[in-house]
Parts: sequence; C-alpha cells; structure tokens
Amino acid sequence: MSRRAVLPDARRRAVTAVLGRQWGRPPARAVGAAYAPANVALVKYWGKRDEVLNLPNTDSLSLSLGPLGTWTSIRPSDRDRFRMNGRCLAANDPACTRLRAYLDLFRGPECPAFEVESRNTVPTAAGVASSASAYASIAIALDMLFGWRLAPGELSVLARLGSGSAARSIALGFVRWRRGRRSDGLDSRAEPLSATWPGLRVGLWMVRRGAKAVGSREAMRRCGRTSPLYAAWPATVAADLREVLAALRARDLERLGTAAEGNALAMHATMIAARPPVIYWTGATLRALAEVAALRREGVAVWATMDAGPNLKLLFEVREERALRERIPALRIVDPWDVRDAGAGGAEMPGVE
Ligand code: 2P0
Repeated sequence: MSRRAVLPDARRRAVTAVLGRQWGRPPARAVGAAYAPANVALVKYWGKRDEVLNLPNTDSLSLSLGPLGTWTSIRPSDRDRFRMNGRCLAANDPACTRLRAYLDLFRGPECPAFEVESRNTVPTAAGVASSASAYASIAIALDMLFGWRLAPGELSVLARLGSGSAARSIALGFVRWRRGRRSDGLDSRAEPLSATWPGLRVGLWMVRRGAKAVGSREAMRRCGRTSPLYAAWPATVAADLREVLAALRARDLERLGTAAEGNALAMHATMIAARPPVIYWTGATLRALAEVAALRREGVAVWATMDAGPNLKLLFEVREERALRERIPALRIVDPWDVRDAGAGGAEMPGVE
C-alpha cells in the first residue's frame, strides 16, 4: 500500500484515539442501533480547510428533517456485510468503499468486521443527501455497540469523519456546526440551538431525478480552488449566520427565508463561476425559483433553499400548506419536529425522549 493511501486514515485514527480512550476493547453489546435525521442547511457548508477530516472553512446552520433520515444497526461480524434499504451493497459500490474505510477506524481483535444494515426513511430520489443521516446514525450506533458513551459533541466529531454534513445530523431541530480552529478538528463540532419553531415546515420540491454529473465533494473542491467568487464566501456566511440567528430569535420567517435563500444562491454563484463551472440548475430549477418568487408576490410567505443539485427545499409556515399543495401538487411537506415515524431508533437520538 502506498504511503499516500495510509496517511489519511492515520490522521482520522488519531482523532478517534483522542475521543475514545477505550478503542480496541470488545463490543459492549451484540448490536448498536440508532436513527438520525437528514438536515437541510439554512447557512451552507461549502468548502473545506481539511479534506481528510472534513473540516469546513466556515460555520454552518441547519434544520433537521425529523422523520426523514436513516436508521442503522451494526453488529460485529467475521466479514463486512452492508445492506442498504434491504439490498446488499456490491463490494465495488463507492458507498461501500467509503463505509469500509470509515469502519477501519473502529476494528479490533474482537471485532474485525461489521454487519451494517441501513434503512433510509428519505426516499432515495427525494433530493435530500443521505450521507448526513447515514454517518450520524452509524456514529451513534457504534457508540451504543461499543458502550463508549460519547457526549453529543464528540458524536458530532465522529460523524463528521464520515461526512461533513453528518456533524449536524446528531441532533434534532436547529443545529449550528462551528468551524473550529484546531488542526485535529476536535473543536469542529455541531450543537443544537435552543430555538424551536413548531409551525415551520420544509417542502421538498423535486424538479429533476437522477444522478448528478459532479458530486458535492468535487464541486466544493473545485470552487475553493478555482472560483473567483469563493473569496467572498466566508463573509457571506458570517452575515447570513447573523441574520438567521436573529430571525430564529424573533421567529421572523421573512428574515429567515431571505437569508437562507440568498445564502443558497450565493453558494450556487460560486459554483457557476468555478472553472470548469458546476451548474446544477436546469430550466425546471429556474422555473421553480420564479414560481416561488411569484407566490411571494401573491402574499404566500415561502422561500427556497437548494443544495448541490437542481431541486428546491421550500421554507414556510403551516398556514401556507394548503396554498402550496394546490400550486405545487408534487411538493412533499416535512414537519421537522415530527419523529413519530422515525422508527424505534428515535429513542437513541440525543435529546429525544
Ligand atoms: C450543506 N452540502 O451544508 C452543503 C450545502 C451540499 C450543499 O454538506 O465531503 O456530503 O461528505 O463532507 O457533507 C454536502 O456535502 O460533503 C453538503 P462531505 P457533504 O448541507
């Protein structure tokens, strides 16, 4: 194995060694099982200061998607077996390679391999990233399997080593992921905010299905290295973060929506200016954005955010549900605070009774 192949895991392993003082000990129980929600960023994570440890250039702030997420169970095994949504993952599947490398961090003599079963409650084609809820649920399930009893902030660090946005999926509601300053990233962790907003809803508006041409990892990297607009991104995030925090304190949807929508569009602007450009938008995306603006002109309080893809996530309050269902029949409406359908794993979520 080349030196280059070994080094990244050595750095991730150093982090797990600091976190858990008992790695390599046998599992504490036969199975660890947990649920974690997906999340939608209102202020986006876009660009890394460290690609191995998934350390971001800026803070970000998200809202978890309650019943949409991933339920994972993990058992010790003699060889790795990964099932996702009831199907065995092929050994050469990129998701399998990534998971195997992550689990390498936790193998020991008594636990050389793992049987992992994951079920997404997010429809695979819902335009919601599943790596966030997948790695958060895996981190929580491993904590339960090994009996580490890590604090939520430590679980966030562990989840981040699998996928950056997973750092935010270890809690429900509004979550802020702090960039941190340390090179080992131990201070780059997410924590739930005390703000709640029971009437707030998220609408998933799929305008196009199918795999994207450029993955978000590559898109982020390309923006950081080549986009002339990326230099302005950290200041944009700082201003939008202040706005969103103030909006949450005041429960001011217009302020929240304006900041979140502007932040998403600014992120896409950095992509469009990258060389070569990353353009996730289609004609349908632009028509949908125009429809959101038209709805606002008609007095419907709704704003859009978008991630690394062509689809929209709408932000609105429950009183607008009827108008939006009428105008956008395909809209899938999510109550971020409803975890009743999340499965028994909901009981494993920190902060969930
Ligand atoms: C976010 N996205 O804040 C941003 C907005 C996409 C657009 O986090 O490489 O899958 O695993 O750290 O977390 C998608 O990136 O990337 C993402 P990795 P991740 O939600």
